Amino acid sequence: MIDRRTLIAGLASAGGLSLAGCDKLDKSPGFRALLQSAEPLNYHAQRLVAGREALAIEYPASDMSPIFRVNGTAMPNSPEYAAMVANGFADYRLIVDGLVARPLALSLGDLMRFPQRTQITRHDCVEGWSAIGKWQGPQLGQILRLAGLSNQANFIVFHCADSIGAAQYYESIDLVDAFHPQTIMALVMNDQQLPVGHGAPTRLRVERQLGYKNAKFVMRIEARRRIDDLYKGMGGFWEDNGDYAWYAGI
Ligand SMILES: Nc1nc2c(c(=O)[nH]1)N[C@H]1C(S)=C(S)[C@@H](COP(=O)(O)O)O[C@H]1N2
Ligand SMILES: [Mo]
Repeated sequence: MIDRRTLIAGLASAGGLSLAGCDKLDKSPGFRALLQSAEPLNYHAQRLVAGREALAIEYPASDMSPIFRVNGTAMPNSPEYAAMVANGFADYRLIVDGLVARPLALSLGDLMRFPQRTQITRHDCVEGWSAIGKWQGPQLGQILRLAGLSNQANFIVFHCADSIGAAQYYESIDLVDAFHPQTIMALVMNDQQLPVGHGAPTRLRVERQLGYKNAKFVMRIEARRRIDDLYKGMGGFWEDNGDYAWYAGI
């Protein structure tokens, strides 16, 4: 996985600073000057990384919205999905594949056995509405660690059960968002099993991103090196339509 030190080391070397051979170099005044001049770079790199890693605001239960609307697909229209609803998702398996050492097929019971994170956050839809809700589920990072994410992977793609028009709904995020502590596969919403309208049996909560990145009805999580060779190449359903940007950070 990509952690803070790897990122900062990468940014530092991109700025021309190599840590190799520093024993000899640190005596040279030229190298000292270089180190000093690199300091603002590291400062800005830290700020940049800290910005991406910062937590979204979490709210007290008293702030939860009385109504959290269902937006976009309310229920995928395939017979396969209807059959899963009919037997309470007993046969549902969340597929985790692509650039992983150990592909997984996780039942709802498997997902419930991961340590659960609960968070009360605000969902912001680009259409101009927001709602505060309570979400519970395993951190995506824990699932990816169990699967043994390859160091060749740069993106995590979420394949959904619904299609809008002829196009399958999908979304993708980078590894900073994938391993963000508040990025979870939600199984529970407002203390109840995730309702169909909100993405049953599991939906992504990626709290530093706008509403449309929060993929509902997730059937498969795929780790990929690139996303420009998938569907229309823009990394998501709305992105492919030319409506919204891939990076929707808030
Ligand atoms: N699979 C899927 N995920 C989706 C959508 C959708 O239509 N299909 N709509 C997106 C949009 S635009 C928003 S605002 C939220 C709505 O989530 P909600 O129905 O829980 O309010 O889901 C997002 N994820
Ligand atoms: Mo949205």
